[in-house]
Amino acid sequence: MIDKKVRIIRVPFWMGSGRIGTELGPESMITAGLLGQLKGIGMDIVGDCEIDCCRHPSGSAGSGDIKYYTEVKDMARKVSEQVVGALQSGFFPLVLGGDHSVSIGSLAGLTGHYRNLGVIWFDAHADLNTEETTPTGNAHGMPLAIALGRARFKLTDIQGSNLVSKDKLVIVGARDIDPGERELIREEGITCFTMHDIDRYGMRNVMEKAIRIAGEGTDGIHFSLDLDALDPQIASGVGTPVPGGISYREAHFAMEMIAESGLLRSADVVEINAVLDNDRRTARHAVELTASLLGKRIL
Ligand code: EXY
Ligand code: MN
Ligand code: MN
Ligand code: MN
Repeated sequence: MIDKKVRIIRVPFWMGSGRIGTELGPESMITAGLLGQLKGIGMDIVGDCEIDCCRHPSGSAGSGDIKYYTEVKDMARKVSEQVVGALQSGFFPLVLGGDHSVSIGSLAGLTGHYRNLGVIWFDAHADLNTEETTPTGNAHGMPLAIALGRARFKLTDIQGSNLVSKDKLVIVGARDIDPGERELIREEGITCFTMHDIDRYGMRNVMEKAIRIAGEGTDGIHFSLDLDALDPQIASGVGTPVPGGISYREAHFAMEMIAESGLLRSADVVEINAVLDNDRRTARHAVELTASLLGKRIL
């Protein structure tokens, strides 16, 4: 079980994904009963803040390599400040996205606090594009390249922080990887358990390895849940769905294993696009999975 005091940090941000809808993500999780679920497992919500981030671009996406770079950097700085504040108060930071670029802020704050952070990244994508390799210029496809120090945009551009070690990063659920990301994964020897690996070895073996890699000899694990890791048949309310994803039970089992490890230090829950989540199932699954991640048990 994690520390009981959870600081919810809502980040209503869409500009890292290039399409509106994820700015409604935090609210959709609250509406889907997040607070009640967390209180139901004994969590004490200590502060529930909303990041004042840009929701309506003043101009175009910009001519740079990263669309809305200024807005992304401003958002990330504010998120990192809130994450550091929560950690310094001894609270568990729970960051609600927003698109996955919000994790640039989470990781900037976390690596400023933990010298040796492990990261488990649940995602259909690798989020390892740099300014040179991105096919879209969308920042939500770049947070891990930034956190590893492989992009020109650095965590230290946000606040004095460290890097995530490539040896302590594990991606789980990937099934849509760009050429530049594939090269980086191979070059750096990054641990990436694709859906093929999950099919071949099973979620239990994958998660045992993931927790060992991200947890052994580290200050603990940051877990980043991109809802597009789930199969779109159970969670279609995401901006970049990819068929053939993680099942409902595989996902819960993985959350329960992370909770049981006792190594969880912080979490992001991102990429719910409420404009696309017509049946609100994606928001509901996000809430249920978060409860499992924070210690909810069937029995
Ligand atoms: N790899 C593609 C890109 O870089 O634009 C798609 C990235 C989707 C990212 C979502 C958050 O996981
Ligand atoms: Mn992602
Ligand atoms: Mn994704
Ligand atoms: Mn997306």
